[in-house]
Amino acid sequence: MASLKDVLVPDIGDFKDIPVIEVLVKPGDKVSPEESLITLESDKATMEVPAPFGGTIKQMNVKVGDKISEGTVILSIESSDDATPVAAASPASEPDKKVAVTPPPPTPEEPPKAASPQTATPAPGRSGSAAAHASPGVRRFARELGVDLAQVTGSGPKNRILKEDVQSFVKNVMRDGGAPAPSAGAGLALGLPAWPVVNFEKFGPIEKQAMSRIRKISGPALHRNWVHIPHITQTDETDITELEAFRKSMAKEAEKLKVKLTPLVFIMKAVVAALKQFPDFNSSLAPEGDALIIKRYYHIGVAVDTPGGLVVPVVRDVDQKGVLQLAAELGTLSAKARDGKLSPADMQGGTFSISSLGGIGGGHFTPIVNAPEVAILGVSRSVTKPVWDGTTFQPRLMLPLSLSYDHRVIDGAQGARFITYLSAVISDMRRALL
Ligand code: CAO
Repeated sequence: MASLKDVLVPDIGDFKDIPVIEVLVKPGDKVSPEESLITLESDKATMEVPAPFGGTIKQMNVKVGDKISEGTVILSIESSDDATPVAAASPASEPDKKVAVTPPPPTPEEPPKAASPQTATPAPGRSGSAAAHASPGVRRFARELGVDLAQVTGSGPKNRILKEDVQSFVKNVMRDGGAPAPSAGAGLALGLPAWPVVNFEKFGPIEKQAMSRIRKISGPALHRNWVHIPHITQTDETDITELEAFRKSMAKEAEKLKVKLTPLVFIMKAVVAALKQFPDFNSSLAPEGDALIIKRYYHIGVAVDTPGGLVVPVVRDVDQKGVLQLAAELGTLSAKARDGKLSPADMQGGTFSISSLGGIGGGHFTPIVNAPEVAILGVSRSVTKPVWDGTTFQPRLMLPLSLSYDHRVIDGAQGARFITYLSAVISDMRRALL
């Protein structure tokens, strides 16, 4: 038999006249025991009042903004005998019985409900989620969905984050395909803990700089590639002593043509020779993931460092061009890139990329594959090193190479074969003619 019971504000310590900041239910709603009904907020703490038993909300006695104290009637619930697991304390047969609500014990991941402030300024190192202005119910809801509240903009009073804000945040993430921000995307996709949000000013002076347009676009793409592609990076060092001698001997000729002949264009030609030998490296995974699309053209993307960030223009048909022509095209493309004048077409159609940091310095690194390509070559600064020739040490100019590839497409053995072959071609470019 159904009975109507009032639910009262429980003993909440010394608090009096506390504003109701959220009403989480309405007449007609079915609630389960322990489900949150309203949220109260004093200047010290935010607390939720849970249902002491299950049933259907019949009448609401409070609304947002009301100030209430212990004993105030919040609402009345009609409960059936079956749906009153706490009936021992509140006999279901007794109509209009008033029941005081006891906040449930805190769960390990949730601070005590009435005792601890949940909206106070976070201690250094606490997560942004913890710092966000939201009720425990909204926090719980966000946690269930893996949403980092630090990423959600609140539309409630004093920028409080409401349940609807979390819902629309999730909708936006789903619509935009994943990762709007460091933590949120990763959290949603991988169930990772929230990104640490630190008040850096507490530790010293800071300066906030807006990210460039390129960085805002390239960042999420790099993140996607890093997360989606199982990378392996295979390194090697190749002897470019002879190649450098040849390049230098060509310097005057190149100058006449007003081009700068750097090691990179030779490496591009050697890469094409290796791609022809190992066509899987010049492929993409079919969208269904069940086939490889092998490309019979050789368009090489070259990472260019610009004041606004990294861009990757594509040099087309590298197999059909000589090093002087490649040097001219690379010069034009990198100047266009640095002036911010690349068109989308300039950056499309690549089949393999090269990231050359040789002009800057540093040793081996781990380049990130540029999807939907399956491999990328990192080139570092050449260094003269003693190399054992079987009898004695010889000074040789050694070029560090770092080949990253998608392990779904390329096995380790193939990766090692590719870099060994590439290394041999760079050391002796005549091999490219074979
Ligand atoms: N070892 C030693 N010296 C090298 C070298 C190497 N591997 N590669 C280039 N150099 C030398 C060049 O010969 C040139 O020397 P001179 O000034 O004496 O002629 C100097 O370094 C500068 O070369 P460069 O950088 O102007 O030309 P490049 O053809 O090597 O590279 C480009 C062109 C556009 C790729 C390059 O300028 C660039 O932007 N590199 C950065 C790419 C990048 O940021 N990658 C990172 C991606 S991941 O974040």
